[in-house]
Amino acid sequence: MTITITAFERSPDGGKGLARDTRVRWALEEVGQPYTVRPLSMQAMKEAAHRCLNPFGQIPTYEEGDLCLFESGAIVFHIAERCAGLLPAEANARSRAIMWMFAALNSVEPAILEIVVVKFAEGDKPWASERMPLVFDRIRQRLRPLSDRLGEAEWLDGAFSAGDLIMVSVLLRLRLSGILDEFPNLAAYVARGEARPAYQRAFVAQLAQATGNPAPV
Ligand code: GTB
Repeated sequence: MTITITAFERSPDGGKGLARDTRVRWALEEVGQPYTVRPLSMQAMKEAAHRCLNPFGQIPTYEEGDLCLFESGAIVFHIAERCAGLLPAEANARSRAIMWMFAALNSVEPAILEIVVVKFAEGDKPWASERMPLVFDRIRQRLRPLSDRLGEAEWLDGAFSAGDLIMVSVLLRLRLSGILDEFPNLAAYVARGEARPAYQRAFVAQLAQATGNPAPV
Protein backbone atom coordinates (compact mmCIF):
# COMPACT_ATOMS: atom_id res chain seq x y z
CA MET A 1 0.00 0.00 0.00
CA THR A 2 1.33 3.44 -0.88
CA ILE A 3 2.59 5.50 2.04
CA THR A 4 2.33 9.27 1.73
CA ILE A 5 3.80 11.69 4.22
CA THR A 6 3.59 15.46 4.35
CA ALA A 7 6.56 17.79 4.71
CA PHE A 8 7.34 21.47 4.37
CA GLU A 9 7.39 22.54 0.73
CA ARG A 10 10.50 24.53 1.69
CA SER A 11 11.74 23.73 5.17
CA PRO A 12 12.56 26.89 7.16
CA ASP A 13 15.81 25.22 8.25
CA GLY A 14 17.00 25.19 4.62
CA GLY A 15 17.53 21.42 4.68
CA LYS A 16 19.33 20.83 7.99
CA GLY A 17 16.92 17.96 8.61
CA LEU A 18 15.44 19.44 11.77
CA ALA A 19 11.79 19.39 10.72
CA ARG A 20 9.98 16.36 12.05
CA ASP A 21 9.33 14.72 8.69
CA THR A 22 13.01 13.69 8.78
CA ARG A 23 12.45 11.24 11.64
CA VAL A 24 9.53 9.68 9.76
CA ARG A 25 11.58 9.43 6.55
CA TRP A 26 14.41 7.89 8.61
CA ALA A 27 12.10 5.23 10.11
CA LEU A 28 10.72 4.37 6.66
CA GLU A 29 14.24 4.09 5.29
CA GLU A 30 15.33 1.86 8.19
CA VAL A 31 12.57 -0.65 7.45
CA GLY A 32 12.84 -0.34 3.67
CA GLN A 33 9.37 1.05 3.04
CA PRO A 34 9.03 3.26 -0.04
CA TYR A 35 7.01 6.43 0.42
CA THR A 36 5.90 9.50 -1.40
CA VAL A 37 5.88 13.04 -0.05
CA ARG A 38 3.14 15.64 -0.40
CA PRO A 39 4.88 18.98 0.10
CA LEU A 40 2.79 21.66 1.79
CA SER A 41 3.13 25.40 1.90
CA MET A 42 2.63 27.10 5.27
CA GLN A 43 -0.75 28.25 4.00
CA ALA A 44 -1.86 24.81 2.82
CA MET A 45 -1.02 23.37 6.25
CA LYS A 46 -3.67 25.58 7.83
CA GLU A 47 -6.41 24.79 5.33
CA ALA A 48 -9.31 22.49 6.10
CA ALA A 49 -8.07 19.72 3.81
CA HIS A 50 -4.90 19.34 5.85
CA ARG A 51 -6.57 19.95 9.21
CA CYS A 52 -8.64 16.84 8.48
CA LEU A 53 -5.35 14.95 8.67
CA ASN A 54 -3.79 16.97 11.49
CA PRO A 55 -6.12 19.22 13.49
CA PHE A 56 -3.14 21.35 14.54
CA GLY A 57 -2.31 22.15 10.93
CA GLN A 58 1.25 20.81 11.10
CA ILE A 59 3.53 18.37 9.35
CA PRO A 60 4.32 15.51 9.29
CA THR A 61 1.28 13.36 8.59
CA TYR A 62 1.19 9.78 7.37
CA GLU A 63 -1.37 8.17 5.09
CA GLU A 64 -1.52 4.49 4.26
CA GLY A 65 -4.78 3.23 2.77
CA ASP A 66 -7.54 4.40 5.07
CA LEU A 67 -5.16 5.03 7.96
CA CYS A 68 -4.16 8.61 8.61
CA LEU A 69 -1.83 9.56 11.45
CA PHE A 70 -0.23 12.71 12.78
CA GLU A 71 2.41 13.16 15.55
CA SER A 72 5.86 12.05 14.48
CA GLY A 73 6.25 9.79 17.53
CA ALA A 74 3.00 7.96 16.80
CA ILE A 75 3.97 7.61 13.15
CA VAL A 76 7.41 6.18 13.95
CA PHE A 77 5.80 3.81 16.48
CA HIS A 78 3.31 2.65 13.86
CA ILE A 79 6.09 1.96 11.36
CA ALA A 80 8.17 0.17 14.01
CA GLU A 81 5.23 -2.02 15.02
CA ARG A 82 4.32 -3.01 11.47
CA CYS A 83 7.78 -3.59 10.02
CA ALA A 84 10.76 -5.51 11.36
CA GLY A 85 13.93 -3.66 12.26
CA LEU A 86 13.04 -0.95 14.75
CA LEU A 87 11.68 -2.84 17.77
CA PRO A 88 13.13 -5.95 19.43
CA ALA A 89 11.06 -9.16 19.30
CA GLU A 90 11.57 -9.94 23.01
CA ALA A 91 8.67 -8.41 24.96
CA ASN A 92 10.61 -6.64 27.73
CA ALA A 93 13.24 -5.26 25.37
CA ARG A 94 10.42 -4.05 23.12
CA SER A 95 8.77 -2.23 26.02
CA ARG A 96 12.07 -0.60 26.93
CA ALA A 97 12.60 0.59 23.35
CA ILE A 98 9.12 2.15 23.44
CA MET A 99 9.97 3.68 26.83
CA TRP A 100 12.97 5.41 25.23
CA MET A 101 10.74 6.82 22.50
CA PHE A 102 8.53 8.36 25.18
CA ALA A 103 11.57 9.53 27.16
CA ALA A 104 12.91 11.34 24.11
CA LEU A 105 9.57 12.98 23.34
CA ASN A 106 8.35 13.68 26.89
CA SER A 107 11.46 14.15 29.01
CA VAL A 108 14.09 15.51 26.62
CA GLU A 109 12.43 17.25 23.68
CA PRO A 110 10.31 19.73 25.71
CA ALA A 111 13.40 21.17 27.41
CA ILE A 112 15.10 21.58 24.02
CA LEU A 113 12.07 23.24 22.43
CA GLU A 114 12.32 26.01 25.02
CA ILE A 115 15.31 27.33 23.03
CA VAL A 116 12.97 28.05 20.13
CA VAL A 117 10.42 29.68 22.42
CA VAL A 118 13.00 32.03 23.94
CA LYS A 119 14.72 32.79 20.64
CA PHE A 120 11.70 33.38 18.46
CA ALA A 121 8.49 33.75 20.47
CA GLU A 122 10.02 35.73 23.34
CA GLY A 123 13.15 37.08 21.66
CA ASP A 124 12.01 40.70 21.92
CA LYS A 125 11.22 40.50 25.64
CA PRO A 126 13.64 42.32 27.96
CA TRP A 127 14.26 39.17 29.99
CA ALA A 128 14.94 36.86 27.01
CA SER A 129 18.74 37.05 27.32
CA GLU A 130 18.54 36.19 31.03
CA ARG A 131 16.19 33.28 30.42
CA MET A 132 18.33 31.54 27.79
CA PRO A 133 21.07 30.36 30.22
CA LEU A 134 18.33 28.91 32.46
CA VAL A 135 16.92 27.03 29.49
CA PHE A 136 20.36 25.56 28.77
CA ASP A 137 20.76 24.58 32.41
CA ARG A 138 17.49 22.69 32.26
CA ILE A 139 18.63 20.96 29.09
CA ARG A 140 21.83 19.93 30.88
CA GLN A 141 19.67 18.45 33.63
CA ARG A 142 18.32 16.05 30.99
CA LEU A 143 21.54 15.47 29.08
CA ARG A 144 23.67 14.59 32.11
CA PRO A 145 21.61 11.59 33.25
CA LEU A 146 21.10 10.52 29.66
CA SER A 147 24.85 10.64 29.12
CA ASP A 148 25.42 8.67 32.36
CA ARG A 149 22.93 6.02 31.30
CA LEU A 150 24.36 5.67 27.80
CA GLY A 151 27.92 5.44 29.13
CA GLU A 152 30.14 3.78 26.54
CA ALA A 153 27.27 1.84 24.94
CA GLU A 154 26.56 2.21 21.27
CA TRP A 155 22.79 2.53 21.68
CA LEU A 156 20.45 3.08 24.63
CA ASP A 157 19.38 -0.54 25.14
CA GLY A 158 21.15 -3.16 23.06
CA ALA A 159 20.59 -2.97 19.32
CA PHE A 160 19.56 0.24 17.54
CA SER A 161 15.81 0.76 17.96
CA ALA A 162 13.02 3.26 17.38
CA GLY A 163 13.99 4.62 20.82
CA ASP A 164 17.41 5.59 19.47
CA LEU A 165 15.90 6.92 16.26
CA ILE A 166 13.69 9.34 18.16
CA MET A 167 16.34 10.22 20.76
CA VAL A 168 18.96 11.01 18.11
CA SER A 169 16.39 13.04 16.15
CA VAL A 170 15.61 15.07 19.27
CA LEU A 171 19.27 15.62 20.20
CA LEU A 172 20.17 16.69 16.66
CA ARG A 173 18.31 19.90 17.33
CA LEU A 174 21.10 20.80 19.81
CA ARG A 175 24.04 20.42 17.52
CA LEU A 176 24.32 24.06 16.48
CA SER A 177 24.16 25.21 20.11
CA GLY A 178 27.42 23.41 20.95
CA ILE A 179 25.96 22.00 24.19
CA LEU A 180 26.37 18.41 22.99
CA ASP A 181 30.15 18.91 23.07
CA GLU A 182 29.87 18.99 26.86
CA PHE A 183 28.76 15.35 26.65
CA PRO A 184 31.16 13.64 24.25
CA ASN A 185 29.42 10.27 24.46
CA LEU A 186 26.11 11.89 23.44
CA ALA A 187 27.81 13.74 20.59
CA ALA A 188 29.26 10.41 19.42
CA TYR A 189 25.85 8.75 19.82
CA VAL A 190 24.23 11.37 17.61
CA ALA A 191 27.04 11.01 15.06
CA ARG A 192 26.48 7.22 15.02
CA GLY A 193 22.80 7.80 14.29
CA GLU A 194 23.56 10.26 11.51
CA ALA A 195 26.07 7.83 9.99
CA ARG A 196 23.42 5.16 9.45
CA PRO A 197 22.74 4.71 5.74
CA ALA A 198 18.99 5.01 6.36
CA TYR A 199 19.48 8.40 8.05
CA GLN A 200 21.69 9.53 5.19
CA ARG A 201 19.02 8.64 2.64
CA ALA A 202 16.36 10.45 4.67
CA PHE A 203 18.60 13.49 5.05
CA VAL A 204 19.37 13.69 1.33
CA ALA A 205 15.67 13.39 0.48
CA GLN A 206 14.60 16.19 2.83
CA LEU A 207 17.50 18.36 1.66
CA ALA A 208 16.42 17.93 -1.95
CA GLN A 209 12.92 18.96 -0.91
CA ALA A 210 14.14 21.96 1.07
CA THR A 211 16.39 23.28 -1.65
CA GLY A 212 14.22 22.35 -4.62
CA ASN A 213 16.99 20.17 -6.11
CA PRO A 214 15.89 16.64 -6.92
CA ALA A 215 17.91 14.03 -5.03
CA PRO A 216 20.41 12.08 -7.13
CA VAL A 217 19.09 8.59 -7.90
N1 GTB B 1 4.35 17.05 18.08
C1 GTB B 1 4.29 17.20 16.65
C2 GTB B 1 5.03 16.02 15.99
O1 GTB B 1 5.95 15.47 16.62
O2 GTB B 1 4.68 15.64 14.86
C3 GTB B 1 4.89 18.55 16.27
C4 GTB B 1 4.80 18.81 14.78
C5 GTB B 1 5.48 20.11 14.43
O3 GTB B 1 5.98 20.86 15.30
N2 GTB B 1 5.49 20.40 13.14
C6 GTB B 1 6.12 21.61 12.66
C7 GTB B 1 5.11 22.41 11.84
O4 GTB B 1 4.31 21.88 11.14
C8 GTB B 1 7.29 21.25 11.75
S1 GTB B 1 8.53 20.34 12.63
N3 GTB B 1 5.22 23.74 11.94
C9 GTB B 1 4.38 24.63 11.18
C10 GTB B 1 3.31 25.25 12.02
O5 GTB B 1 3.14 24.86 13.20
O6 GTB B 1 2.63 26.12 11.48
C11 GTB B 1 9.15 21.64 13.77
C12 GTB B 1 10.29 22.40 13.15
C13 GTB B 1 10.05 23.48 12.35
C14 GTB B 1 11.13 24.20 11.84
C15 GTB B 1 12.41 23.80 12.15
N4 GTB B 1 13.52 24.55 11.66
O7 GTB B 1 13.35 25.45 10.85
O8 GTB B 1 14.66 24.30 12.06
C16 GTB B 1 12.64 22.71 12.95
C17 GTB B 1 11.56 22.00 13.44
